[in-house]
Amino acid sequence: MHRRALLAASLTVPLFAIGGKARAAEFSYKYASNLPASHPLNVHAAMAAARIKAESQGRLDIAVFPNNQLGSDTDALSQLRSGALEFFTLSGPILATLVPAASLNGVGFAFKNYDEVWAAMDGPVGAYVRGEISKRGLYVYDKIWDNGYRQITTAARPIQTPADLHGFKIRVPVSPLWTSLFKAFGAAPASINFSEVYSALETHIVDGQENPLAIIETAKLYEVQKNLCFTNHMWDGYWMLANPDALARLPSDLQELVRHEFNAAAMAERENVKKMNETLGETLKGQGMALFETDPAAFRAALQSAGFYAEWRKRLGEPAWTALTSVVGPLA
Ligand code: X2X
Repeated sequence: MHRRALLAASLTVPLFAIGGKARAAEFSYKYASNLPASHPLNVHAAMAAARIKAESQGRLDIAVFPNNQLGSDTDALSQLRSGALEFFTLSGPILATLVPAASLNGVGFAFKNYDEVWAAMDGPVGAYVRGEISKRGLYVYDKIWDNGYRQITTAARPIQTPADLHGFKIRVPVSPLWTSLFKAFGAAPASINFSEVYSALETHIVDGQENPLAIIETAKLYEVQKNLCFTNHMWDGYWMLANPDALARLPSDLQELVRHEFNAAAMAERENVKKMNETLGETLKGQGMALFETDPAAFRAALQSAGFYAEWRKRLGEPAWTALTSVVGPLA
């Protein structure tokens, strides 16, 4: 065989061959994410997929599609529901378009630190939200993956006080909670899927956006934004979701393998993001961003006087609100 033919042949031969005979995967599933391949979420999802393939002797092959390759979050969520896609990580407050309770983690300034985040999300808040997700017909794994505390970035002037947000054109994810949060600050939020964020910033459709440091870095938002304002206004996480019919087709040992690997990968991803966060401020500064600190108490007070907490307590309902405040204390 010529080298090229050999290479082509080798690409089509499944990794696992028994007794010299190639065996194709019994189950070929897809996982989609809105983040770049280099973000810890995808790094750990890819490692989990590789372990699942190895430990199942090639029976289950999960192909990882980062970077909205299969479509925006809005598209991917409908693919997941229809069964065109088997696994998908989605941010809680975006999933809230289908499961309103999933907004809970996004309530502004709810968590004082990561200890509170994990106590809530691995405890009563996560349990409540996962219950609501399964009521809406999706399967969700126990361990939420870290997206992170969100920081505002801007192209022109920095956001240093709540008043700086008045009239500010900011991209927010497609999510009632995000829109409400920035309206409460008097900003002009525009709902845009993450797949369009870089170009929306590049063409100045919006002046700014907000995301955790690991995304500002891996999605190269520093190329199209100048100021990094540490507002820590929200903590966000990704639920690992599955299409329940696709899961039911897997024998129980494979279901258990996936459950174990995805939950373990979420824990490893949390550690990875935590380590990255220690140095990312400096990294982004080195990439040309100007850094600004803000006073969270002032921003929280602005939300309170705009009636944000009262409104979301009503919208989410008492059981949801109690799950949150049982961990973080009273919010309003
Ligand atoms: O859309 C965003 O900003 C992102 C990537 O952080 C989420 O998925 C919420």
